[in-house]
Amino acid sequence: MSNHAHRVEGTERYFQPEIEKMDRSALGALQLERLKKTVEDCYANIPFYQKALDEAGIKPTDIQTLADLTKIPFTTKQDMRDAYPFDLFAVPVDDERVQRLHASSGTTGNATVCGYTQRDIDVWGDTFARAIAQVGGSEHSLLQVAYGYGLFTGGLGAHEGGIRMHSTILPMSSGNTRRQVQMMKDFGVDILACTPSYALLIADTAIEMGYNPAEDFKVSGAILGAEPCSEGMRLEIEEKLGVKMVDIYGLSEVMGPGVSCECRHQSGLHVAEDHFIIEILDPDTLEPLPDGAWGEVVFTTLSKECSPLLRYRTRDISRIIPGDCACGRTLRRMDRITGRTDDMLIIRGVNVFPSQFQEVLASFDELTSYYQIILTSKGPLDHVTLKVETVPEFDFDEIRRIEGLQKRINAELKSNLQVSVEVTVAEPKSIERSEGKAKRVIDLREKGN
Ligand code: DLL
Repeated sequence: MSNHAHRVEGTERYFQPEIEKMDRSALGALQLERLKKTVEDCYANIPFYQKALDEAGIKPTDIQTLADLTKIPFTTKQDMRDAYPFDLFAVPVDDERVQRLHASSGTTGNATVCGYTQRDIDVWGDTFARAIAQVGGSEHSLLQVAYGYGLFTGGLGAHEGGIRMHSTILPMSSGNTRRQVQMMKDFGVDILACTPSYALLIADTAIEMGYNPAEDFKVSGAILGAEPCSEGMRLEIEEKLGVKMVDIYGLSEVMGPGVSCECRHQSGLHVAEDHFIIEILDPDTLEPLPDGAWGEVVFTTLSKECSPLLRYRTRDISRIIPGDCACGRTLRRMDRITGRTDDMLIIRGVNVFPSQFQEVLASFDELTSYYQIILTSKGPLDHVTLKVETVPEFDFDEIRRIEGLQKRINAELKSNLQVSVEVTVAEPKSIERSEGKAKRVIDLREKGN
């Protein structure tokens, strides 16, 4: 299965050009064939889906066109939790074909568990290998995987990508940052895979250790995802490490990293449409929205054997970017995730996502990319404190400068987001660094609020 040699065309690299640049009508035919098979499998092997389809009055044979997908009911995170641990598996867990389990732990409720056959793992590896090519990597690359290994899909997903690409893999996992830096330098790593927060911490640590990674290190590409990254943060990472960064998206329930990924044009994330159908849903009416409109992202898997999903509601918010990409890929692009339907804050009636704070803060040279939103309750009202951190060059001892900065941040927030929050300016390095996903929102509100 691993004979998909990557190809260099101009400066654009592809891992599976025959798919990535597939004619749209051929891709549609491929999707339909795979969709029919997936619905059949779900109906035959998963009692949950048999019941759901029966209740909706749908038989697998009713799926005759891609548009028929909308007849199928949604699957929610709660459905997956209720199915804990294996009730949504199409292949029994003790079957020899099931090779691995991953699970995502919500902070509340049961974990969602997914199984992978070897084919599922190979498909996953292929989609991540596309990302390696997209950032300029090849079979000659040395790939440093600094996502956590374990039940989290980041580490092993990137690892499988390295295997499919035939790159050399440095399986660091996250943590031990000085060692990450030392090996990155000494071994001549060219591709880094981790979260954006961790990439920034690695860069800052390298600089603290007296290196200038942008000049002195061989690292040239970074495949970063698992959390939102503002344009300002991207530029900071690219500058400090001297890399091109692509944003990679995915979620454990659907597969892991590689569901979509930017190409080097950084203008949206190409969805692996040969393996997933993407829909954007109006969160109020639950009707699919046209290209260009923002809404909740919904995925149907097309080739998963162990844990197929029909119309899974991710709660992530994005849109399909209309038009073609300069890279030549025909796979449609989704926009960067702006937030999740469940992380929206309502501040005195105004809806805001944490990522919107991040965008506003990025315009301040005095601030680092680190910030925290602290929610407390003051009587019946939510109180929001935004904690930001100054760069080391900022003269923190001068109280008037801090007050001035606070005022300007407040004014920007007010004019961009129409919210007023309490801004606290903190000293350099006082906000906790993250080796995985950064914890941006700290909710200290009383229960029942
Ligand atoms: O975060 C899978 C992953 C690993 C993706 C490594 C990319 C790289 P979960 O832990 O299940 O899986 O979290 C999934 O993280 O629903 C989004 O809300 C968020 N997320 C993932 N990628 C991005 C991204 C992995 N590129 C949840 N930008 C998703 C913004 C992201 N948010």
